Amino acid sequence: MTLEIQNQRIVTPFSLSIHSETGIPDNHDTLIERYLSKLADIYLDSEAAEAMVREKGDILTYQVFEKDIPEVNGELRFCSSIVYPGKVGDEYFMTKGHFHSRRDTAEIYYCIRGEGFMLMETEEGAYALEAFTPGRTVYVPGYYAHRSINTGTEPLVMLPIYPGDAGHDYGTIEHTGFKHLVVESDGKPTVIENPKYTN
Ligand code: PAN
Ligand code: ZN
Repeated sequence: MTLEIQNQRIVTPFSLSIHSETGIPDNHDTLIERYLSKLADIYLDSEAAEAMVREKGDILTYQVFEKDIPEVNGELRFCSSIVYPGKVGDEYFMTKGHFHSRRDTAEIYYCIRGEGFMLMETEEGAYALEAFTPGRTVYVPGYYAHRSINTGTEPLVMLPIYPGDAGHDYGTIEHTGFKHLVVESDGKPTVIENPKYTN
């Protein structure tokens, strides 16, 4: 719902609840569902991803429940982002990851449930990894591509909040990949260089 104030169309006040176990909000406008069959290419072993889909059927790896908040300066968009547990080979289930189209826009992720990491990389080669545990909050500065990774055994539920006009640039990461990957090694999450990374 919107309302006009001083010639500006703004969102009217509202609230919602995000279920602390499932991460599903009691109110949303749009649901994005990402299935492994469409995401095989983001994994190092994309053939293993395709084989999993052939053998087990398609797998829902993450969901994003969004409110339709105008994509304009001044508004804040937010969602419930849920990455399900699982692995392709040794690589944990994760989001596609993106830069913001407006590179200078930052984002905050509040972790509600689960365990994992936020992988952050700039086009200039800066890199950071921050852990997600319930209650932990990650600040993603502008200019950093960001991807959330579930290294646990339960859903990783996060509340991302970002400027309305940030926009999403998926194309750059689709082309280059991230420089780093988080994989399981000796039973522990471990960062390795991505052999498929192209600059
Ligand atoms: C988040 C992400 C969400 C899903 O709302 O969009 O976690 O990740 P991908 O967009 O990479 O598929 C966000 O970072 N918004 O800017
Ligand atoms: Zn973002």
